[in-house]
Amino acid sequence: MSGDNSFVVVANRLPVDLHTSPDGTRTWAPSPGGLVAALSPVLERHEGCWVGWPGVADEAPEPFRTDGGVLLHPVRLSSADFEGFYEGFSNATLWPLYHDLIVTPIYHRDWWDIYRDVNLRFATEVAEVAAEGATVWVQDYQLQLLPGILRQMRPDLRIGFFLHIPFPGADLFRQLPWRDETIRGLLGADLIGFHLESGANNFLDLARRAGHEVSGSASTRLIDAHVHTDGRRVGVGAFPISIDPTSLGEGVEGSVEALRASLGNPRTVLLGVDRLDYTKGILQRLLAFEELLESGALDPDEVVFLQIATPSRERIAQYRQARSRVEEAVGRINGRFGSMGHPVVHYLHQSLPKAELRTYYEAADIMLVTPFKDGMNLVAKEYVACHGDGSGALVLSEFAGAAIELPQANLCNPFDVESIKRAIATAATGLSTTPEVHRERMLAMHAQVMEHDVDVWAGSFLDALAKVES
Ligand code: GDG
Repeated sequence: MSGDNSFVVVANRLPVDLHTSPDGTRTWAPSPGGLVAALSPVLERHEGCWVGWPGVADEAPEPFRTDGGVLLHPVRLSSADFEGFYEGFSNATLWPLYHDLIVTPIYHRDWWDIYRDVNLRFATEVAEVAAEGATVWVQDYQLQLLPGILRQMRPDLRIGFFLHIPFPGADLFRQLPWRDETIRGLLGADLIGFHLESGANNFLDLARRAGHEVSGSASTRLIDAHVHTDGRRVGVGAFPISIDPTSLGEGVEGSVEALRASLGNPRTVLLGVDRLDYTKGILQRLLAFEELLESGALDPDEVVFLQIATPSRERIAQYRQARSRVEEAVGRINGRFGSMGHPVVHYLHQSLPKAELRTYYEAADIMLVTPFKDGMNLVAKEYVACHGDGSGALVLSEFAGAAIELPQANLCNPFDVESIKRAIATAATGLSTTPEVHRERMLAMHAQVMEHDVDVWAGSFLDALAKVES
């Protein structure tokens, strides 16, 4: 059975939100996002289809078209599916394993069974909506088995897979009790894309160890490496994701001044923007800030640290623990170094509108991006995109994928509090003592991000997918 969509994107989440009005009426509305913005032109050109979970357990609207003509096709998940597939296997097993065991992954056979079953259901939906010979682009770690299942159901399809998080080395990956099935699932694709060449080479290494013939080694935005399996050739490469600079809006005149005034016009504004995730190193950057205040390297009367921490995965114990540790540190630092009406750390555990985020990015003298491990990190790129005049400074973890493309940042090792402190202090003093050096570095990073935006990412992946000959 086949449908009539020649281009299908499949992701865990459908880009829709459920809105409930005061009278209780509920409507589903498309929700904007980086991936949607990047793929919309392609989806609209092909009258494409997006398959995914609408975000609310036990509910799913009928398939509907957006104004641009994209068909949104929901997959219904029960709350038991959501717990086993999403919170369990995806976020308590794969997420920590793929982020180098920052917390210990939980290996649970029931979760695996549900993960496999949900992947099968997603594949069944895709098989129904995809036209003969259609291109299907599968997104991320929640759906690693889908390419293999779909290839069995629909050998006519051209299937691409992209992983948005890091792919670990063999020594870590081999912990996974279902490692062979996972590799086989991914190898159902014609093209497997990672952010970095290192992730792609980790995958090639694993495929080789699993007995598959491998040729070449990974390149960026090109297919120089293949895995040969079942008489097919699977392309493997690196496609570093980026941002849609227009999604941040234009910036509102006077808003930066108003924000700084509301903070008491400090000399230096430090900023962190993250999902509240233990991989992001929020606590470590707070500890570095605290020690800099303690030693007198930063003056609490001159500096303010803003941390926006978007709520995330709050039903998972390790996320709740990460949040309480962050909040304890914020309270302690303000208790020690703040004064009445003038906290040194302003902390929001909220999601803000994107346009407001732009004001924060523009207002920040120093952006702190200190993850222990991150596939890419779009926040770093968004900050750089908002500083086209060369102002500001970026403190960036060496373990964020973005560090490969933004080597002019103040790089730090987030496992070493002294290294974070050094990077912050260097940025803070450098902004006043060597402003030209900082300006040039910011401008170089700005040019890199503007030239390699999310369209380049999507375009290079889809071009490569179109060219793969299996
Ligand atoms: C995964 C990988 C990879 C944050 N707070 C608010 C808000 N955000 C937006 C940011 C940014 C996005 O969320 C976060 O993207 P990141 O890339 O930084 O991190 P993850 O969510 O972990 O994303 C990551 C990414 O996938 C893409 O492949 O780079 O490595 O972990 O765009 O702006 N947006 C709004 N309000 C907020 O309060 N509107």
